[in-house]
Amino acid sequence: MAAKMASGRLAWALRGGLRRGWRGLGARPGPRSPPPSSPPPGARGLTASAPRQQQEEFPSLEEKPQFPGASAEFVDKLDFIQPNVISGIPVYRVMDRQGQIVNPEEDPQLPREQVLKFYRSMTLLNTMDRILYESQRQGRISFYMTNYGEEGTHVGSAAALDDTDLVFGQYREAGVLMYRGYPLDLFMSQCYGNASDPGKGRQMPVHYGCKDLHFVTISSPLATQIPQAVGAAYAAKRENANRAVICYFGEGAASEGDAHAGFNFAATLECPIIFFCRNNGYAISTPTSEQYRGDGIAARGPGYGIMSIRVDGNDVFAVYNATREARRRAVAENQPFLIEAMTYRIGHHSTSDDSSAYRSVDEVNYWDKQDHPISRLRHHLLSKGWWGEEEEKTWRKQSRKLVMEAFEAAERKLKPNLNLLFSDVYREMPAHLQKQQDALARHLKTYGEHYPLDHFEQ
Ligand SMILES: Cc1ncc(C[n+]2csc(CCOP(=O)(O)OP(=O)(O)O)c2C)c(N)n1
Ligand SMILES: [Mg+2]
Repeated sequence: MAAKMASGRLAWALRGGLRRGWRGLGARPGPRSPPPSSPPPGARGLTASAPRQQQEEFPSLEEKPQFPGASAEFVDKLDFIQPNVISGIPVYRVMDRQGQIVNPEEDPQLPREQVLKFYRSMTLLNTMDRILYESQRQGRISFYMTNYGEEGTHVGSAAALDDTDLVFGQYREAGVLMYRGYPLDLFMSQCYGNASDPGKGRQMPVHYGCKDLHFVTISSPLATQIPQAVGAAYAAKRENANRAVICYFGEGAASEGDAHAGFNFAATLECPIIFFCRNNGYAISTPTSEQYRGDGIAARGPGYGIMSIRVDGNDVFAVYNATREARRRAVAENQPFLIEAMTYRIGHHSTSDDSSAYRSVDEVNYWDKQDHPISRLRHHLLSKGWWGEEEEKTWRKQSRKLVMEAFEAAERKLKPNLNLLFSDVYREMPAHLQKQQDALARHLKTYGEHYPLDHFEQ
């Protein structure tokens, strides 16, 4: 009986398991089959009890390792694997820094209207960032995070997805939501925490979320979204939903344990997910040179058995092409993809940070002036004759007006009713919350004159 089971294990290994391993790190042939039917049930559980006397039956395997957890050749020389075996992963790009297409075969040949939508979204995001950053500096909102320099990663990836693909963001992906059509009013209401904020003022600014646009609400603790996104992708696969999940995160968040757990679950459960890492050079003040020792985040993919690519994140077409292909294959083949988009965080980490303490003005200026995703796309549009000085001037005025109107309206709105602080978590309010709510009411009855209560909905 035991011998029969063990020979089943080897037969499975010969059919796919070992062959897959011999192809080398990360190489994975063709579409994958769904896990419930393959490998055969019990294939993993056999290892403890299966005796290893099958070599007579399979003489050709005599000199091959047969360990269930790894398969390759035996060697008789002691050699450690150099960490730089996977290094110098190239950066895929479509446009050069002047906005010229490098290889015409890679030009996504998008229609003029769509490319103009890219440009308008990227510049509108930039304008919104400027106004909200300033409004924090003037004390009108409590906190803000800009997306300067990373607009290409947002718009290129958002455009490559289907509208119903589920998005899990970190916090610096406002452009994804903007590309999907989230209105300026709601961005502003969220940052002001006013009565129109869907989160009812309970979250810090920039923690957006929108059920209708399939954008899961942002969580502050780093990497929270990664295992959650993998779970959602697994559910989508089980439902045969023909839907992908995209999960954004920074290269700093990729050091969290949750990131590693997420990568491994996605690979082993064969989930239709795109891990989209924005490698912007910094995690607050920690530069990438102190964040990791390998070749960035893309180098980790093969270790988990995940198809991986590194792209120029300041090239919106490169991001678009990579995400589109990853999306197509993730759904068709039920497997995860990892995209590492190289970019640069031009702004401070947040309004609580002063980046002049840890990086030079020259460094920032280089990215702002020489390698900016917006100017690269503008060069491209100009050279195609799809955009000109006149259009630029008109759009700048118009977009600023749109942002200012939304900003002024959000500022005028009342804050949510204070009692909403206590609702929505429990169906019936537990005694300890009731006690706190009563205490707040008593406090305001006595000391209400010291609070701007007329700014809140009653
Ligand atoms: C678990 C956890 N640890 C620390 C923080 C504080 N924190 C907020 S953002 C951040 C840096 C993240 O950097 P990265 O993932 O590269 O994203 P970026 O800000 O560069 O877009 C840190 C350390 C946090 N929010 N959660
Ligand atoms: Mg970062």
